[in-house]
Amino acid sequence: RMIMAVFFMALLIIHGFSGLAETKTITLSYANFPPAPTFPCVQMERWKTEVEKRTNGQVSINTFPGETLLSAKDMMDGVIAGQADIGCLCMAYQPGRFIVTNATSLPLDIPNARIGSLVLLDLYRKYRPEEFKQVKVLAMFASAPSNIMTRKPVRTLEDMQGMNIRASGGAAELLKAWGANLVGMPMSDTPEALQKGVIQGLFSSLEVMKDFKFAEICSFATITDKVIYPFAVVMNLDSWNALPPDVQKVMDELIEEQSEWTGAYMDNHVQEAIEWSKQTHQVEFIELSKEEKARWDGRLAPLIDEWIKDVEQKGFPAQAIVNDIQALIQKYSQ
Ligand code: 3IO
Repeated sequence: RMIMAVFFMALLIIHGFSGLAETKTITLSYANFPPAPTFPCVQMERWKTEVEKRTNGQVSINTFPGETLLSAKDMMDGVIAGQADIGCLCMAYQPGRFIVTNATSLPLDIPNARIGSLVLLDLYRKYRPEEFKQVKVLAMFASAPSNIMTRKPVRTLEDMQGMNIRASGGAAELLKAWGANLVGMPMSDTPEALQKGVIQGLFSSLEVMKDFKFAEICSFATITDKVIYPFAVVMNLDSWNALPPDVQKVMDELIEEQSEWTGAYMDNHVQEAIEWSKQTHQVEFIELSKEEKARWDGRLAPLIDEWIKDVEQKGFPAQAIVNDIQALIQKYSQ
Protein backbone atom coordinates (compact mmCIF):
# COMPACT_ATOMS: atom_id res chain seq x y z
CA ARG A 1 0.00 0.00 0.00
CA MET A 2 2.92 2.26 0.86
CA ILE A 3 4.36 1.69 -2.60
CA MET A 4 1.02 2.50 -4.20
CA ALA A 5 0.81 5.75 -2.25
CA VAL A 6 4.27 6.80 -3.39
CA PHE A 7 3.34 5.85 -6.96
CA PHE A 8 0.20 7.97 -6.94
CA MET A 9 2.02 10.89 -5.36
CA ALA A 10 4.64 10.73 -8.09
CA LEU A 11 1.86 10.66 -10.70
CA LEU A 12 0.24 13.70 -9.11
CA ILE A 13 3.52 15.62 -9.13
CA ILE A 14 4.25 14.76 -12.76
CA HIS A 15 0.71 15.74 -13.71
CA GLY A 16 1.12 19.00 -11.82
CA PHE A 17 4.28 19.87 -13.67
CA SER A 18 2.84 19.05 -17.07
CA GLY A 19 -0.17 21.19 -16.16
CA LEU A 20 2.14 24.11 -15.40
CA ALA A 21 4.00 23.60 -18.65
CA GLU A 22 0.70 23.76 -20.50
CA THR A 23 -0.19 27.25 -19.18
CA LYS A 24 0.86 29.56 -22.00
CA THR A 25 3.67 31.96 -21.22
CA ILE A 26 2.97 35.55 -22.18
CA THR A 27 5.82 37.03 -24.23
CA LEU A 28 6.31 40.80 -24.24
CA SER A 29 8.77 42.93 -26.22
CA TYR A 30 10.55 45.80 -24.43
CA ALA A 31 12.31 48.44 -26.61
CA ASN A 32 15.05 50.79 -25.43
CA PHE A 33 17.24 53.38 -27.18
CA PRO A 34 20.73 53.40 -25.59
CA PRO A 35 23.18 50.46 -25.57
CA ALA A 36 22.91 47.59 -23.08
CA PRO A 37 25.50 48.75 -20.47
CA THR A 38 23.77 52.11 -19.82
CA PHE A 39 21.38 52.78 -16.93
CA PRO A 40 18.09 52.78 -18.90
CA CYS A 41 18.96 49.25 -20.04
CA VAL A 42 20.26 48.12 -16.62
CA GLN A 43 16.88 49.08 -15.13
CA MET A 44 15.12 47.31 -18.03
CA GLU A 45 16.94 44.04 -17.28
CA ARG A 46 16.22 44.41 -13.57
CA TRP A 47 12.50 44.91 -14.29
CA LYS A 48 12.48 41.91 -16.65
CA THR A 49 14.11 39.70 -14.00
CA GLU A 50 11.69 40.83 -11.27
CA VAL A 51 8.57 40.41 -13.44
CA GLU A 52 9.61 36.96 -14.66
CA LYS A 53 10.39 35.90 -11.08
CA ARG A 54 7.28 37.40 -9.47
CA THR A 55 4.95 35.89 -12.10
CA ASN A 56 6.62 32.47 -11.68
CA GLY A 57 7.66 32.42 -15.31
CA GLN A 58 4.12 33.18 -16.54
CA VAL A 59 5.58 36.22 -18.33
CA SER A 60 8.68 36.30 -20.50
CA ILE A 61 10.20 39.63 -21.57
CA ASN A 62 12.34 40.06 -24.72
CA THR A 63 14.52 43.14 -24.39
CA PHE A 64 15.75 45.23 -27.35
CA PRO A 65 18.46 47.75 -26.39
CA GLY A 66 20.27 50.18 -28.70
CA GLU A 67 17.34 51.16 -31.00
CA THR A 68 17.10 47.60 -32.38
CA LEU A 69 13.30 47.78 -32.18
CA LEU A 70 12.40 51.50 -31.81
CA SER A 71 14.52 54.65 -32.04
CA ALA A 72 14.78 57.25 -29.25
CA LYS A 73 12.29 59.71 -30.74
CA ASP A 74 9.89 57.02 -32.04
CA MET A 75 9.54 55.29 -28.67
CA MET A 76 6.21 56.75 -27.52
CA ASP A 77 4.46 56.49 -30.90
CA GLY A 78 5.94 53.04 -31.51
CA VAL A 79 4.48 51.74 -28.24
CA ILE A 80 1.10 53.39 -28.91
CA ALA A 81 1.08 51.72 -32.35
CA GLY A 82 2.04 48.35 -30.86
CA GLN A 83 5.43 48.01 -32.59
CA ALA A 84 6.71 47.13 -29.11
CA ASP A 85 4.66 46.14 -26.07
CA ILE A 86 6.85 48.22 -23.76
CA GLY A 87 9.26 51.10 -24.39
CA CYS A 88 11.64 53.24 -22.36
CA LEU A 89 11.80 56.89 -23.42
CA CYS A 90 13.53 60.08 -22.39
CA MET A 91 10.85 62.77 -22.24
CA ALA A 92 13.43 65.54 -22.84
CA TYR A 93 13.67 64.39 -26.49
CA GLN A 94 10.08 65.63 -27.08
CA PRO A 95 9.84 68.71 -24.84
CA GLY A 96 6.58 70.01 -26.32
CA ARG A 97 4.85 66.66 -25.93
CA PHE A 98 5.54 66.12 -22.22
CA ILE A 99 5.16 69.61 -20.77
CA VAL A 100 4.16 68.69 -17.20
CA THR A 101 6.74 65.96 -16.56
CA ASN A 102 9.51 67.91 -18.33
CA ALA A 103 9.04 70.66 -15.70
CA THR A 104 11.33 68.45 -13.56
CA SER A 105 14.12 69.65 -15.92
CA LEU A 106 13.77 73.25 -14.77
CA PRO A 107 16.72 74.50 -12.67
CA LEU A 108 14.93 73.74 -9.37
CA ASP A 109 17.90 71.93 -7.82
CA ILE A 110 16.69 68.34 -7.59
CA PRO A 111 19.61 66.97 -5.53
CA ASN A 112 19.97 63.43 -6.93
CA ALA A 113 18.41 60.79 -9.19
CA ARG A 114 16.60 58.94 -6.38
CA ILE A 115 14.74 62.05 -5.24
CA GLY A 116 14.28 63.13 -8.87
CA SER A 117 12.64 59.81 -9.70
CA LEU A 118 10.23 59.97 -6.74
CA VAL A 119 9.36 63.61 -7.47
CA LEU A 120 8.74 62.84 -11.15
CA LEU A 121 6.51 59.84 -10.42
CA ASP A 122 4.45 61.80 -7.87
CA LEU A 123 4.09 64.72 -10.28
CA TYR A 124 2.86 62.36 -12.99
CA ARG A 125 0.37 60.74 -10.59
CA LYS A 126 -0.99 64.10 -9.45
CA TYR A 127 -1.50 65.62 -12.92
CA ARG A 128 -2.12 62.47 -15.03
CA PRO A 129 -1.20 64.42 -18.22
CA GLU A 130 -3.26 63.84 -21.35
CA GLU A 131 -0.27 62.55 -23.38
CA PHE A 132 -0.16 59.36 -21.28
CA LYS A 133 -3.84 58.44 -21.75
CA GLN A 134 -2.97 56.04 -24.60
CA VAL A 135 -0.41 54.02 -22.59
CA LYS A 136 0.07 52.33 -19.23
CA VAL A 137 2.95 53.89 -17.25
CA LEU A 138 5.15 51.20 -15.67
CA ALA A 139 7.90 53.42 -14.19
CA MET A 140 9.29 56.94 -14.23
CA PHE A 141 12.80 57.87 -13.24
CA ALA A 142 15.40 60.59 -13.54
CA SER A 143 19.08 60.76 -14.42
CA ALA A 144 21.42 62.34 -11.86
CA PRO A 145 21.92 66.14 -12.07
CA SER A 146 23.81 67.13 -15.23
CA ASN A 147 27.42 68.24 -15.62
CA ILE A 148 29.45 69.50 -18.59
CA MET A 149 31.82 66.98 -20.19
CA THR A 150 34.20 68.45 -22.78
CA ARG A 151 37.38 67.92 -24.79
CA LYS A 152 38.77 71.31 -23.66
CA PRO A 153 38.53 72.62 -20.10
CA VAL A 154 35.56 74.85 -19.21
CA ARG A 155 36.47 76.92 -16.14
CA THR A 156 34.55 80.11 -16.97
CA LEU A 157 31.50 81.09 -19.02
CA GLU A 158 33.91 82.55 -21.59
CA ASP A 159 35.50 79.11 -22.14
CA MET A 160 32.14 77.79 -23.33
CA GLN A 161 31.34 80.54 -25.85
CA GLY A 162 31.10 79.13 -29.36
CA MET A 163 31.63 75.55 -28.19
CA ASN A 164 29.19 73.00 -29.66
CA ILE A 165 27.71 71.17 -26.70
CA ARG A 166 24.96 68.60 -26.85
CA ALA A 167 21.85 68.48 -24.64
CA SER A 168 18.07 68.01 -24.96
CA GLY A 169 14.91 69.52 -23.48
CA GLY A 170 15.18 71.52 -20.27
CA ALA A 171 18.94 70.91 -20.04
CA ALA A 172 19.35 72.56 -23.45
CA GLU A 173 17.87 75.81 -22.11
CA LEU A 174 20.67 75.99 -19.52
CA LEU A 175 23.39 75.61 -22.15
CA LYS A 176 21.81 78.41 -24.19
CA ALA A 177 21.67 80.65 -21.11
CA TRP A 178 25.38 79.96 -20.48
CA GLY A 179 26.24 80.93 -24.07
CA ALA A 180 27.27 77.60 -25.56
CA ASN A 181 26.23 76.58 -29.08
CA LEU A 182 23.43 74.20 -28.25
CA VAL A 183 23.31 71.04 -30.36
CA GLY A 184 20.14 69.07 -29.68
CA MET A 185 20.11 65.28 -30.14
CA PRO A 186 19.27 62.12 -28.17
CA MET A 187 22.00 60.42 -26.18
CA SER A 188 21.98 57.53 -28.67
CA ASP A 189 23.36 59.86 -31.41
CA THR A 190 25.95 61.48 -29.15
CA PRO A 191 28.87 58.98 -29.34
CA GLU A 192 29.16 59.40 -33.12
CA ALA A 193 28.82 63.21 -32.94
CA LEU A 194 31.60 63.37 -30.32
CA GLN A 195 33.79 61.00 -32.29
CA LYS A 196 33.38 63.02 -35.51
CA GLY A 197 33.95 66.36 -33.77
CA VAL A 198 30.46 67.67 -34.59
CA ILE A 199 30.23 68.44 -30.88
CA GLN A 200 33.01 69.22 -28.40
CA GLY A 201 31.11 68.10 -25.35
CA LEU A 202 27.81 67.20 -23.73
CA PHE A 203 25.65 68.11 -20.76
CA SER A 204 24.27 65.05 -18.94
CA SER A 205 24.83 62.84 -15.92
CA LEU A 206 28.43 61.73 -15.32
CA GLU A 207 27.96 57.94 -15.42
CA VAL A 208 28.05 58.25 -19.26
CA MET A 209 31.80 58.94 -18.92
CA LYS A 210 32.16 55.24 -18.09
CA ASP A 211 29.16 53.58 -19.75
CA PHE A 212 29.73 55.22 -23.16
CA LYS A 213 33.51 55.56 -22.61
CA PHE A 214 33.20 59.33 -23.16
CA ALA A 215 36.15 59.73 -20.77
CA GLU A 216 38.36 58.57 -23.66
CA ILE A 217 37.40 61.76 -25.54
CA CYS A 218 36.27 64.19 -22.84
CA SER A 219 39.23 64.80 -20.54
CA PHE A 220 37.36 67.46 -18.54
CA ALA A 221 34.15 67.64 -16.55
CA THR A 222 32.87 70.93 -15.12
CA ILE A 223 30.74 70.33 -12.04
CA THR A 224 27.41 72.15 -12.25
CA ASP A 225 25.07 69.50 -10.73
CA LYS A 226 22.08 71.04 -12.50
CA VAL A 227 18.89 69.52 -13.93
CA ILE A 228 17.89 65.90 -14.42
CA TYR A 229 16.54 64.24 -17.57
CA PRO A 230 13.13 62.61 -16.98
CA PHE A 231 12.35 59.11 -18.33
CA ALA A 232 9.17 57.04 -18.65
CA VAL A 233 8.56 53.34 -19.22
CA VAL A 234 5.25 52.90 -21.04
CA MET A 235 3.21 49.92 -22.22
CA ASN A 236 0.79 49.56 -25.13
CA LEU A 237 -2.75 49.73 -23.72
CA ASP A 238 -4.06 46.67 -25.60
CA SER A 239 -1.05 44.64 -24.41
CA TRP A 240 -1.73 45.83 -20.85
CA ASN A 241 -5.47 45.08 -21.02
CA ALA A 242 -4.74 41.57 -22.31
CA LEU A 243 -2.71 40.68 -19.19
CA PRO A 244 -4.33 38.56 -16.45
CA PRO A 245 -5.12 40.55 -13.26
CA ASP A 246 -2.43 38.78 -11.20
CA VAL A 247 0.24 39.84 -13.73
CA GLN A 248 -1.09 43.40 -13.79
CA LYS A 249 -0.86 43.40 -9.99
CA VAL A 250 2.82 42.38 -10.11
CA MET A 251 3.58 45.23 -12.54
CA ASP A 252 1.51 47.77 -10.60
CA GLU A 253 3.33 46.89 -7.39
CA LEU A 254 6.65 47.40 -9.17
CA ILE A 255 5.98 50.97 -10.39
CA GLU A 256 7.25 52.92 -7.40
CA GLU A 257 9.86 50.32 -6.40
CA GLN A 258 11.36 50.25 -9.89
CA SER A 259 11.41 54.05 -10.14
CA GLU A 260 13.22 54.44 -6.82
CA TRP A 261 15.56 51.49 -7.52
CA THR A 262 16.65 53.08 -10.79
CA GLY A 263 17.33 56.46 -9.16
CA ALA A 264 19.37 54.83 -6.40
CA TYR A 265 21.31 52.69 -8.92
CA MET A 266 22.10 55.83 -10.94
CA ASP A 267 23.34 57.77 -7.90
CA ASN A 268 25.71 54.96 -6.87
CA HIS A 269 26.88 54.37 -10.41
CA VAL A 270 27.75 58.05 -10.93
CA GLN A 271 30.18 57.85 -8.00
CA GLU A 272 31.77 54.72 -9.46
CA ALA A 273 32.08 56.34 -12.89
CA ILE A 274 33.78 59.44 -11.46
CA GLU A 275 36.41 57.28 -9.75
CA TRP A 276 36.86 55.18 -12.90
CA SER A 277 37.28 58.30 -15.07
CA LYS A 278 39.95 59.69 -12.74
CA GLN A 279 41.83 56.39 -12.39
CA THR A 280 41.58 55.13 -15.97
CA HIS A 281 41.63 58.32 -18.05
CA GLN A 282 42.95 61.00 -15.67
CA VAL A 283 39.83 63.10 -16.24
CA GLU A 284 39.99 66.46 -14.46
CA PHE A 285 36.83 67.36 -12.52
CA ILE A 286 36.62 71.16 -12.44
CA GLU A 287 34.92 72.88 -9.49
CA LEU A 288 33.77 76.43 -10.25
CA SER A 289 34.99 79.16 -7.92
CA LYS A 290 32.32 80.78 -5.74
CA GLU A 291 32.34 83.95 -7.87
CA GLU A 292 32.17 82.02 -11.13
CA LYS A 293 29.31 79.82 -9.85
CA ALA A 294 27.35 82.97 -8.92
CA ARG A 295 27.70 84.19 -12.52
CA TRP A 296 26.48 80.84 -13.90
CA ASP A 297 23.52 80.76 -11.49
CA GLY A 298 22.69 84.37 -12.37
CA ARG A 299 22.21 83.39 -16.02
CA LEU A 300 19.69 80.72 -14.95
CA ALA A 301 17.63 82.99 -12.70
CA PRO A 302 15.12 84.07 -15.42
CA LEU A 303 14.49 80.56 -16.79
CA ILE A 304 11.78 79.47 -14.33
CA ASP A 305 9.71 82.66 -14.68
CA GLU A 306 10.04 82.51 -18.46
CA TRP A 307 8.85 78.89 -18.43
CA ILE A 308 5.87 79.75 -16.20
CA LYS A 309 4.81 82.60 -18.50
CA ASP A 310 5.15 80.47 -21.62
CA VAL A 311 3.39 77.40 -20.25
CA GLU A 312 0.62 79.34 -18.54
CA GLN A 313 -0.20 80.79 -21.96
CA LYS A 314 -0.57 77.22 -23.24
CA GLY A 315 -3.24 76.64 -20.59
CA PHE A 316 -1.28 74.73 -17.93
CA PRO A 317 -1.21 75.58 -14.19
CA ALA A 318 2.51 76.32 -14.51
CA GLN A 319 3.04 78.05 -11.15
CA ALA A 320 1.27 75.19 -9.32
CA ILE A 321 3.47 72.64 -11.13
CA VAL A 322 6.63 74.47 -10.03
CA ASN A 323 5.30 74.77 -6.46
CA ASP A 324 4.49 71.05 -6.42
CA ILE A 325 7.98 70.10 -7.62
CA GLN A 326 9.55 72.26 -4.91
CA ALA A 327 7.29 70.78 -2.22
CA LEU A 328 8.04 67.22 -3.40
CA ILE A 329 11.80 67.89 -3.33
CA GLN A 330 11.37 69.00 0.30
CA LYS A 331 9.22 65.97 1.11
CA TYR A 332 11.79 63.48 -0.18
CA SER A 333 14.81 65.38 1.19
CA GLN A 334 13.74 64.89 4.84
C1 3IO B 1 21.05 59.06 -20.56
C2 3IO B 1 20.42 58.59 -21.71
C3 3IO B 1 20.78 57.37 -22.21
C4 3IO B 1 21.77 56.61 -21.62
C5 3IO B 1 22.42 57.06 -20.50
C6 3IO B 1 22.05 58.28 -19.98
N1 3IO B 1 22.51 58.95 -18.89
C7 3IO B 1 21.86 60.13 -18.79
C8 3IO B 1 20.95 60.23 -19.79
C9 3IO B 1 20.07 61.37 -19.91
C10 3IO B 1 19.65 61.65 -21.25
O1 3IO B 1 18.66 61.18 -21.70
C11 3IO B 1 20.47 62.47 -22.09
O2 3IO B 1 20.11 62.54 -23.26
O3 3IO B 1 21.45 63.08 -21.64
